[in-house]
Amino acid sequence: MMTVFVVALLSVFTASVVSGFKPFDCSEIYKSGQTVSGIYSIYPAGNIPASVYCQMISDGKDEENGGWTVFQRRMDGSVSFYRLWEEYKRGFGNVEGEYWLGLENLYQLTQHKKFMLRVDLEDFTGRRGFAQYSSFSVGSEAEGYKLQVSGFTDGGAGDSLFFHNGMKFTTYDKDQDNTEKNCARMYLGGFWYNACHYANPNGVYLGGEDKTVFAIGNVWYTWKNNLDIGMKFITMKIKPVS
Ligand SMILES: [Ca+2]
Repeated sequence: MMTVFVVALLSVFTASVVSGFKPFDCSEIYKSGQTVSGIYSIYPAGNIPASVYCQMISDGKDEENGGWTVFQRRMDGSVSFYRLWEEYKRGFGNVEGEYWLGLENLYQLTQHKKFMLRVDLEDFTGRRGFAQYSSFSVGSEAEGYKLQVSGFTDGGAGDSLFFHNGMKFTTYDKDQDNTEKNCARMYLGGFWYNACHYANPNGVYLGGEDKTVFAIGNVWYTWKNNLDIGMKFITMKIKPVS
C-alpha cells in the first residue's frame, strides 16, 4: 500500500517537474492519470498558475466521472463574497473551502475550449439538485466578462441561469446590470445580474431560510420557488465538452 502511494507521488513529481507539465484545466490532470479530488495548479493563461479544486470523482446523480474544474464553492459561510470588481476578476477565498476562481481565469479557460457547466446544490434538509448546461463561456474584461450559457439539462433544480444569460458581471463597485440601482449592492453578492436575479450563488450565506432582507441569500429560485431559502452547499464547475 505504502509502495503504491510512493510510486503515485513520484509519478506526479515526474509529470509536473521533469516534463514541465502545465495542465490547462482539471480535465487535463484527470486524463494524465490523477483520479484523486483535491487542490491542483492549472495554467489557463500560459505561465501563470492558478490554484483550484479539481473534482475527480462523481458525487452521484447522473454525473460523469472526473476532471471538473470547480470555479465557485459555498459550503459554510466562512468567506465573504461581497467583494470588489478586482477581487472577482482575480479570484478570492480559500481553495480548500469557499472560493471564487476569478473571472479572468474563466475567460482564459472558456475562450480556448468549449466547456459545459454544472451547478450542484444541496439544501439544509439534505436534498440535492443540479442544473447542467452543455455550453458555458465568459467574455473578456472589455466585454464585461459577459456570460453565455445554454443547453440546459434539469437535475431537479430548474434553469435559474436563463435570466442571466448574456449579462455582464456586476459588483458593488462596477455596475453593469439592467437596473437603475446596483444589483450587487441590493443583493450583497457579485454576479451576472440582470434586474436583478433568479440565482444569487455569491450572495450572503444565510444558513437556511431567512426573510429578514429580501433575496440577499445564496439562493436558486427555480428549485425552491422562493428567494429567501439559502443553500447549504453550492458549487459551480466546468469541464470541456468531449
Ligand atoms: Ca445598474
